[in-house]
Amino acid sequence: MKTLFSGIKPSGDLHLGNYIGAISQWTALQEKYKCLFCVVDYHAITVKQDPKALRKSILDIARVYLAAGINPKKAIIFQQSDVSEHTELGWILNTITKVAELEKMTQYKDKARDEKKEGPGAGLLNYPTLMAADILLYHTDVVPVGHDQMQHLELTRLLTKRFNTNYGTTFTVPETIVRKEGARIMALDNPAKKMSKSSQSPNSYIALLDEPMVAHKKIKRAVTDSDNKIKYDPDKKAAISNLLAIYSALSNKSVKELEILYEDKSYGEFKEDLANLVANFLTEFQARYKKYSDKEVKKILNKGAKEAKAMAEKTMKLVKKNLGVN
Ligand code: ATP
Ligand code: LTN
Repeated sequence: MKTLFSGIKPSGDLHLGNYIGAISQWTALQEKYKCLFCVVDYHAITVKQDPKALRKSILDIARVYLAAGINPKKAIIFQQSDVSEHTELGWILNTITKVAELEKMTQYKDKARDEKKEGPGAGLLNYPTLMAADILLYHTDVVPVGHDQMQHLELTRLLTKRFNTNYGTTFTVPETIVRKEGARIMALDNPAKKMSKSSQSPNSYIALLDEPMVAHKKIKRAVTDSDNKIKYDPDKKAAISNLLAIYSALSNKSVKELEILYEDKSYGEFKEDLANLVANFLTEFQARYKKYSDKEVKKILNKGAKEAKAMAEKTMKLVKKNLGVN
Protein backbone atom coordinates (compact mmCIF):
# COMPACT_ATOMS: atom_id res chain seq x y z
CA MET A 1 0.00 0.00 0.00
CA LYS A 2 1.26 3.49 -0.84
CA THR A 3 1.66 6.09 1.91
CA LEU A 4 -0.26 9.37 2.19
CA PHE A 5 0.53 12.29 4.51
CA SER A 6 -1.27 15.55 5.16
CA GLY A 7 -1.68 18.06 7.96
CA ILE A 8 -3.39 21.20 9.17
CA LYS A 9 -2.16 23.87 11.57
CA PRO A 10 -4.00 24.29 14.88
CA SER A 11 -4.23 28.05 14.54
CA GLY A 12 -7.89 28.98 14.72
CA ASP A 13 -11.25 27.70 13.57
CA LEU A 14 -11.38 25.68 10.39
CA HIS A 15 -13.64 26.80 7.56
CA LEU A 16 -15.43 25.27 4.62
CA GLY A 17 -12.38 25.96 2.41
CA ASN A 18 -10.17 23.78 4.61
CA TYR A 19 -12.83 21.09 4.62
CA ILE A 20 -13.45 21.05 0.88
CA GLY A 21 -9.88 21.75 -0.27
CA ALA A 22 -8.19 19.33 2.09
CA ILE A 23 -10.07 17.20 4.62
CA SER A 24 -12.99 16.02 2.48
CA GLN A 25 -10.57 14.32 0.09
CA TRP A 26 -8.86 12.49 2.91
CA THR A 27 -11.80 10.31 3.93
CA ALA A 28 -12.07 8.70 0.50
CA LEU A 29 -8.30 8.29 0.21
CA GLN A 30 -7.95 6.45 3.52
CA GLU A 31 -9.40 3.36 1.86
CA LYS A 32 -6.65 3.30 -0.77
CA TYR A 33 -3.53 4.44 1.12
CA LYS A 34 -1.72 3.98 4.39
CA CYS A 35 -2.60 7.41 5.78
CA LEU A 36 -1.03 9.74 8.32
CA PHE A 37 -3.02 12.84 9.28
CA CYS A 38 -1.05 15.22 11.42
CA VAL A 39 -1.95 18.19 13.60
CA VAL A 40 1.07 20.35 12.76
CA ASP A 41 1.47 22.33 15.98
CA TYR A 42 5.12 23.29 15.36
CA HIS A 43 3.94 24.96 12.14
CA ALA A 44 1.27 26.88 14.04
CA ILE A 45 3.86 28.52 16.31
CA THR A 46 5.59 30.18 13.34
CA VAL A 47 3.17 32.98 14.19
CA LYS A 48 2.44 33.92 17.80
CA GLN A 49 -0.06 31.63 19.56
CA ASP A 50 -1.63 31.80 22.97
CA PRO A 51 -0.60 28.55 24.78
CA LYS A 52 -4.06 27.95 26.23
CA ALA A 53 -5.79 28.48 22.89
CA LEU A 54 -3.18 26.33 21.13
CA ARG A 55 -3.72 23.42 23.53
CA LYS A 56 -7.45 23.55 22.82
CA SER A 57 -6.98 23.99 19.09
CA ILE A 58 -4.79 20.86 18.82
CA LEU A 59 -7.60 18.69 20.21
CA ASP A 60 -10.20 20.53 18.13
CA ILE A 61 -8.36 19.90 14.85
CA ALA A 62 -8.06 16.21 15.67
CA ARG A 63 -11.79 16.24 16.48
CA VAL A 64 -12.50 17.78 13.06
CA TYR A 65 -10.53 14.96 11.42
CA LEU A 66 -12.65 12.41 13.28
CA ALA A 67 -15.96 14.19 12.59
CA ALA A 68 -15.05 14.37 8.90
CA GLY A 69 -14.84 10.59 8.84
CA ILE A 70 -11.16 9.80 9.32
CA ASN A 71 -11.15 6.38 10.93
CA PRO A 72 -8.42 6.00 13.58
CA LYS A 73 -8.48 2.24 13.04
CA LYS A 74 -7.39 2.76 9.43
CA ALA A 75 -5.38 6.00 9.53
CA ILE A 76 -2.77 7.35 11.92
CA ILE A 77 -3.91 10.62 13.54
CA PHE A 78 -1.18 12.34 15.55
CA GLN A 79 0.35 15.54 16.84
CA GLN A 80 3.57 16.72 15.16
CA SER A 81 5.40 17.73 18.36
CA ASP A 82 4.91 14.21 19.78
CA VAL A 83 7.36 12.89 17.18
CA SER A 84 10.59 14.85 17.65
CA GLU A 85 12.06 13.40 14.44
CA HIS A 86 10.07 16.05 12.52
CA THR A 87 12.18 18.92 13.86
CA GLU A 88 15.33 16.82 13.68
CA LEU A 89 14.88 16.10 9.98
CA GLY A 90 13.66 19.69 9.45
CA TRP A 91 17.06 20.91 10.64
CA ILE A 92 18.91 18.57 8.33
CA LEU A 93 16.82 19.70 5.35
CA ASN A 94 17.61 23.34 6.20
CA THR A 95 21.24 22.57 5.51
CA ILE A 96 20.50 21.70 1.87
CA THR A 97 18.02 24.57 1.32
CA LYS A 98 18.94 27.97 -0.09
CA VAL A 99 17.68 31.06 1.74
CA ALA A 100 16.59 32.45 -1.65
CA GLU A 101 14.42 29.36 -2.23
CA LEU A 102 12.59 30.04 1.04
CA GLU A 103 12.28 33.78 0.45
CA LYS A 104 10.52 33.06 -2.85
CA MET A 105 7.58 31.25 -1.21
CA THR A 106 4.27 33.10 -1.62
CA GLN A 107 2.98 32.05 1.80
CA TYR A 108 6.17 33.40 3.42
CA LYS A 109 5.86 36.69 1.57
CA ASP A 110 2.18 37.02 2.58
CA LYS A 111 2.79 36.16 6.23
CA ALA A 112 5.94 38.29 6.40
CA ARG A 113 3.88 41.27 5.27
CA ASP A 114 1.57 40.71 8.27
CA GLU A 115 4.57 41.03 10.61
CA LYS A 116 5.57 44.50 9.44
CA LYS A 117 6.31 45.90 12.89
CA GLU A 118 8.96 43.47 14.14
CA GLY A 119 9.76 41.68 10.90
CA PRO A 120 9.12 37.98 10.13
CA GLY A 121 10.60 35.32 12.39
CA ALA A 122 13.13 32.73 11.18
CA GLY A 123 10.53 30.00 11.82
CA LEU A 124 8.23 31.55 9.23
CA LEU A 125 11.04 31.47 6.69
CA ASN A 126 11.97 27.87 7.51
CA TYR A 127 8.36 26.68 7.55
CA PRO A 128 8.68 24.75 4.24
CA THR A 129 11.68 22.67 5.38
CA LEU A 130 9.71 21.44 8.39
CA MET A 131 6.84 20.65 6.04
CA ALA A 132 9.21 18.71 3.78
CA ALA A 133 10.43 16.80 6.85
CA ASP A 134 6.83 15.90 7.78
CA ILE A 135 6.38 14.34 4.38
CA LEU A 136 9.77 12.67 3.89
CA LEU A 137 9.91 11.01 7.32
CA TYR A 138 7.25 8.54 6.25
CA HIS A 139 8.48 7.91 2.69
CA THR A 140 5.22 9.52 1.59
CA ASP A 141 4.00 8.80 -1.94
CA VAL A 142 1.11 11.28 -2.10
CA VAL A 143 0.14 14.53 -0.35
CA PRO A 144 -3.43 15.85 -0.75
CA VAL A 145 -3.58 19.63 -0.18
CA GLY A 146 -5.36 22.77 -1.31
CA HIS A 147 -4.02 24.82 -4.18
CA ASP A 148 -2.11 27.26 -1.92
CA GLN A 149 0.27 24.49 -0.79
CA MET A 150 1.43 23.42 -4.24
CA GLN A 151 4.48 25.68 -4.17
CA HIS A 152 5.62 24.13 -0.87
CA LEU A 153 5.17 20.69 -2.38
CA GLU A 154 7.29 21.64 -5.39
CA LEU A 155 10.06 22.75 -3.04
CA THR A 156 9.71 19.48 -1.11
CA ARG A 157 10.20 17.54 -4.34
CA LEU A 158 13.26 19.61 -5.21
CA LEU A 159 14.81 19.06 -1.77
CA THR A 160 14.08 15.33 -1.95
CA LYS A 161 15.95 15.02 -5.22
CA ARG A 162 18.80 17.18 -3.93
CA PHE A 163 19.19 15.06 -0.78
CA ASN A 164 19.09 11.84 -2.78
CA THR A 165 21.73 13.19 -5.17
CA ASN A 166 24.01 14.44 -2.39
CA TYR A 167 23.71 11.49 -0.01
CA GLY A 168 22.38 8.55 -2.02
CA THR A 169 18.77 7.50 -2.49
CA THR A 170 17.10 7.93 0.88
CA PHE A 171 13.66 9.42 0.29
CA THR A 172 10.64 8.87 -1.97
CA VAL A 173 9.77 11.85 -4.20
CA PRO A 174 6.16 12.70 -3.22
CA GLU A 175 3.31 13.49 -5.62
CA THR A 176 0.74 16.21 -4.92
CA ILE A 177 -3.00 15.53 -5.08
CA VAL A 178 -5.18 18.60 -5.63
CA ARG A 179 -8.89 18.30 -6.34
CA LYS A 180 -10.10 19.66 -9.67
CA GLU A 181 -12.85 21.92 -8.40
CA GLY A 182 -12.78 23.28 -4.88
CA ALA A 183 -9.00 23.30 -4.47
CA ARG A 184 -9.37 27.01 -3.91
CA ILE A 185 -12.60 28.05 -2.23
CA MET A 186 -12.92 31.82 -2.41
CA ALA A 187 -14.21 34.37 0.10
CA LEU A 188 -18.01 34.73 -0.04
CA ASP A 189 -17.82 38.51 -0.06
CA ASN A 190 -14.90 38.75 -2.49
CA PRO A 191 -14.28 35.93 -4.98
CA ALA A 192 -10.87 37.38 -5.83
CA LYS A 193 -9.54 36.35 -2.39
CA LYS A 194 -9.30 32.83 -0.96
CA MET A 195 -11.54 31.87 1.92
CA SER A 196 -9.29 32.27 4.93
CA LYS A 197 -9.65 32.00 8.69
CA SER A 198 -7.41 35.04 9.13
CA SER A 199 -9.92 37.23 7.28
CA GLN A 200 -11.20 40.31 9.13
CA SER A 201 -14.75 39.88 7.88
CA PRO A 202 -16.71 36.92 9.35
CA ASN A 203 -19.10 37.09 6.37
CA SER A 204 -16.30 36.04 4.06
CA TYR A 205 -16.02 32.50 5.41
CA ILE A 206 -18.14 29.73 6.89
CA ALA A 207 -16.52 28.20 9.95
CA LEU A 208 -17.19 24.51 10.45
CA LEU A 209 -18.56 25.40 13.87
CA ASP A 210 -20.77 28.29 12.68
CA GLU A 211 -24.41 28.05 13.75
CA PRO A 212 -26.16 26.44 10.75
CA MET A 213 -28.61 29.36 10.53
CA VAL A 214 -25.74 31.87 10.53
CA ALA A 215 -24.09 29.94 7.69
CA HIS A 216 -27.43 29.92 5.85
CA LYS A 217 -27.50 33.74 6.00
CA LYS A 218 -23.88 34.02 4.86
CA ILE A 219 -24.64 31.99 1.72
CA LYS A 220 -27.75 34.05 0.99
CA ARG A 221 -25.61 37.19 1.32
CA ALA A 222 -22.73 35.88 -0.81
CA VAL A 223 -21.91 38.08 -3.79
CA THR A 224 -22.90 36.85 -7.27
CA ASP A 225 -22.01 37.93 -10.80
CA SER A 226 -23.95 40.38 -12.94
CA ASP A 227 -25.92 38.10 -15.29
CA ASN A 228 -28.35 35.55 -13.85
CA LYS A 229 -26.75 32.40 -15.37
CA ILE A 230 -25.59 29.47 -13.27
CA LYS A 231 -22.49 28.50 -15.23
CA TYR A 232 -19.02 27.39 -14.10
CA ASP A 233 -16.40 29.81 -15.41
CA PRO A 234 -13.86 30.78 -12.72
CA ASP A 235 -12.32 33.51 -14.90
CA LYS A 236 -15.45 35.34 -15.99
CA LYS A 237 -17.91 34.27 -13.28
CA ALA A 238 -15.76 33.82 -10.19
CA ALA A 239 -18.52 34.27 -7.62
CA ILE A 240 -21.03 31.76 -8.99
CA SER A 241 -18.25 29.30 -9.88
CA ASN A 242 -17.14 29.38 -6.26
CA LEU A 243 -20.68 28.64 -5.04
CA LEU A 244 -20.96 25.82 -7.61
CA ALA A 245 -17.71 24.32 -6.33
CA ILE A 246 -19.04 24.38 -2.75
CA TYR A 247 -22.35 22.88 -3.87
CA SER A 248 -20.62 20.15 -5.83
CA ALA A 249 -18.25 19.20 -3.01
CA LEU A 250 -21.01 18.93 -0.41
CA SER A 251 -23.57 17.17 -2.61
CA ASN A 252 -21.39 14.79 -4.60
CA LYS A 253 -23.08 16.10 -7.75
CA SER A 254 -20.71 17.16 -10.49
CA VAL A 255 -20.58 20.81 -11.56
CA LYS A 256 -21.94 19.73 -14.96
CA GLU A 257 -24.96 18.07 -13.34
CA LEU A 258 -25.61 21.20 -11.29
CA GLU A 259 -25.42 23.45 -14.35
CA ILE A 260 -28.12 21.33 -16.01
CA LEU A 261 -30.23 21.19 -12.84
CA TYR A 262 -30.17 24.99 -12.50
CA GLU A 263 -30.28 25.91 -16.19
CA ASP A 264 -33.59 27.77 -15.94
CA LYS A 265 -33.35 28.77 -12.29
CA SER A 266 -32.44 32.10 -10.72
CA TYR A 267 -29.54 32.95 -8.42
CA GLY A 268 -32.09 33.29 -5.61
CA GLU A 269 -33.33 29.72 -5.99
CA PHE A 270 -29.81 28.38 -6.38
CA LYS A 271 -28.57 30.17 -3.28
CA GLU A 272 -31.58 29.05 -1.20
CA ASP A 273 -30.83 25.39 -2.08
CA LEU A 274 -27.12 25.82 -1.40
CA ALA A 275 -27.81 27.59 1.90
CA ASN A 276 -29.97 24.64 3.01
CA LEU A 277 -27.34 22.16 1.88
CA VAL A 278 -24.61 23.95 3.84
CA ALA A 279 -26.81 24.30 6.94
CA ASN A 280 -27.67 20.57 6.87
CA PHE A 281 -24.06 19.64 6.34
CA LEU A 282 -23.00 21.73 9.35
CA THR A 283 -25.78 20.30 11.57
CA GLU A 284 -24.65 16.75 10.83
CA PHE A 285 -20.95 17.57 11.04
CA GLN A 286 -21.32 19.33 14.39
CA ALA A 287 -23.34 16.42 15.84
CA ARG A 288 -20.45 14.07 15.01
CA TYR A 289 -17.90 16.61 16.29
CA LYS A 290 -19.55 16.84 19.70
CA LYS A 291 -19.47 13.07 20.15
CA TYR A 292 -15.69 12.97 20.75
CA SER A 293 -14.61 13.90 24.30
CA ASP A 294 -11.18 15.42 25.01
CA LYS A 295 -10.20 12.19 26.72
CA GLU A 296 -11.08 10.11 23.69
CA VAL A 297 -9.26 12.47 21.31
CA LYS A 298 -6.11 12.41 23.48
CA LYS A 299 -6.17 8.61 23.50
CA ILE A 300 -6.35 8.51 19.70
CA LEU A 301 -3.49 11.06 19.40
CA ASN A 302 -1.29 9.07 21.80
CA LYS A 303 -1.83 5.85 19.91
CA GLY A 304 -1.12 7.65 16.62
CA ALA A 305 2.08 9.18 17.99
CA LYS A 306 3.45 5.75 18.94
CA GLU A 307 2.80 4.37 15.47
CA ALA A 308 4.23 7.43 13.71
CA LYS A 309 7.28 7.51 16.00
CA ALA A 310 8.18 3.91 15.14
CA MET A 311 8.14 4.75 11.42
CA ALA A 312 10.04 8.03 11.90
CA GLU A 313 12.80 6.41 13.97
CA LYS A 314 13.45 3.92 11.21
CA THR A 315 13.79 6.66 8.60
CA MET A 316 16.11 8.72 10.81
CA LYS A 317 18.46 5.73 11.22
CA LEU A 318 18.85 5.60 7.44
CA VAL A 319 19.18 9.39 7.14
CA LYS A 320 21.94 9.54 9.78
CA LYS A 321 23.79 6.66 8.18
CA ASN A 322 23.66 8.25 4.73
CA LEU A 323 24.69 11.65 6.11
CA GLY A 324 27.70 10.12 7.82
CA VAL A 325 26.80 11.13 11.38
CA ASN A 326 26.60 7.59 12.68
P1 ATP B 1 -4.71 30.98 6.92
O1 ATP B 1 -5.98 31.54 6.40
O2 ATP B 1 -4.40 31.35 8.34
O3 ATP B 1 -3.56 31.16 5.98
P2 ATP B 1 -5.69 28.53 6.01
O4 ATP B 1 -7.14 28.75 6.17
O5 ATP B 1 -5.07 28.63 4.67
O6 ATP B 1 -4.91 29.46 7.02
P3 ATP B 1 -4.20 26.13 6.59
O7 ATP B 1 -4.03 25.48 7.90
O8 ATP B 1 -3.03 26.85 6.02
O9 ATP B 1 -5.42 27.12 6.65
O10 ATP B 1 -4.74 25.11 5.51
C1 ATP B 1 -5.13 23.80 5.75
C2 ATP B 1 -5.48 23.13 4.45
O11 ATP B 1 -6.63 23.72 3.89
C3 ATP B 1 -4.40 23.21 3.36
O12 ATP B 1 -4.29 21.99 2.68
C4 ATP B 1 -4.88 24.29 2.47
O13 ATP B 1 -4.41 24.14 1.17
C5 ATP B 1 -6.39 24.11 2.54
N1 ATP B 1 -7.08 25.37 2.32
C6 ATP B 1 -6.97 26.50 3.02
N2 ATP B 1 -7.75 27.47 2.54
C7 ATP B 1 -8.39 26.93 1.48
C8 ATP B 1 -9.34 27.42 0.54
N3 ATP B 1 -9.81 28.65 0.60
N4 ATP B 1 -9.78 26.59 -0.43
C9 ATP B 1 -9.33 25.33 -0.51
N5 ATP B 1 -8.43 24.80 0.34
C10 ATP B 1 -7.95 25.57 1.32
N1 LTN C 1 1.68 23.92 5.29
C1 LTN C 1 0.39 23.31 5.37
C2 LTN C 1 0.22 22.42 6.56
C3 LTN C 1 1.21 21.31 6.52
C4 LTN C 1 1.19 20.18 5.63
C5 LTN C 1 2.34 19.41 5.98
C6 LTN C 1 0.36 19.79 4.61
C7 LTN C 1 2.31 21.17 7.30
N2 LTN C 1 2.98 20.02 6.99
C8 LTN C 1 2.64 18.25 5.27
C9 LTN C 1 0.67 18.62 3.91
C10 LTN C 1 1.81 17.85 4.25
C11 LTN C 1 -0.62 24.45 5.42
O1 LTN C 1 -0.31 25.55 5.70
N3 LTN C 1 -1.82 24.16 5.16
